Amino acid sequence: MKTTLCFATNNAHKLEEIQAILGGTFHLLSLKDINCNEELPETGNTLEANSLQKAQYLYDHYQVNCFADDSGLEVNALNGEPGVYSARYAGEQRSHSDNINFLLKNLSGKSDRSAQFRTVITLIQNGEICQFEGVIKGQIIEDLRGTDGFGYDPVFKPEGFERTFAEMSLEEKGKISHRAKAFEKLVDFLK
Ligand code: ITT
Repeated sequence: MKTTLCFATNNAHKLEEIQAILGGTFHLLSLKDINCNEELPETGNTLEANSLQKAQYLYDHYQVNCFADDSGLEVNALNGEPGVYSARYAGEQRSHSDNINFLLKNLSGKSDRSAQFRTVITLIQNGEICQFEGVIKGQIIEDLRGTDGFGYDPVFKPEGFERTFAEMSLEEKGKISHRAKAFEKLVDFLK
């Protein structure tokens, strides 16, 4: 028998990718598949709280076993900012380039440029809650490099690499990213 799980996303690509890894024993549903058209609440102050809030909302309102993810960039010299506010760091327009410019301005003159991307996934199955974390450490460089990826990728250089995330192919980034590591843990748990 197949186990059905809802993934709190409408990103068909993300869903397909995880479905492919999980194989035939799991059947993943998107938000659209369960007729969830509203924005999921994300009002927490941490990645843990936000991913839990999204998953709990689905579990309570749609009675489905499900998982939700949340990610952010955490910069040490900025006390972990922008963290949970990464998408709207420079304002509600949620512009990736505005966010990068604001980050570089806030870091100007600081010698510690260390940072990490972090993903937290919350899984709820029959009321039981489990969380999975993925982290990639690196440095925020001073100028933008590369055109691939999204968000802060042009200024994030992962540890052990000379290139930024935006200078890597999707495949290469997908092997080492925070998101990949968290999903790997989820898949290991589910299998
Ligand atoms: P959804 O919640 O709809 O999936 P989102 O853009 O909010 O979209 P995330 O929660 O995964 O996506 O990430 C929040 C923000 O953190 C994102 O908008 C970026 O600014 C930043 N971020 C997360 N992962 C990133 C990555 O791999 N590369 C660059 N920036 C990233």
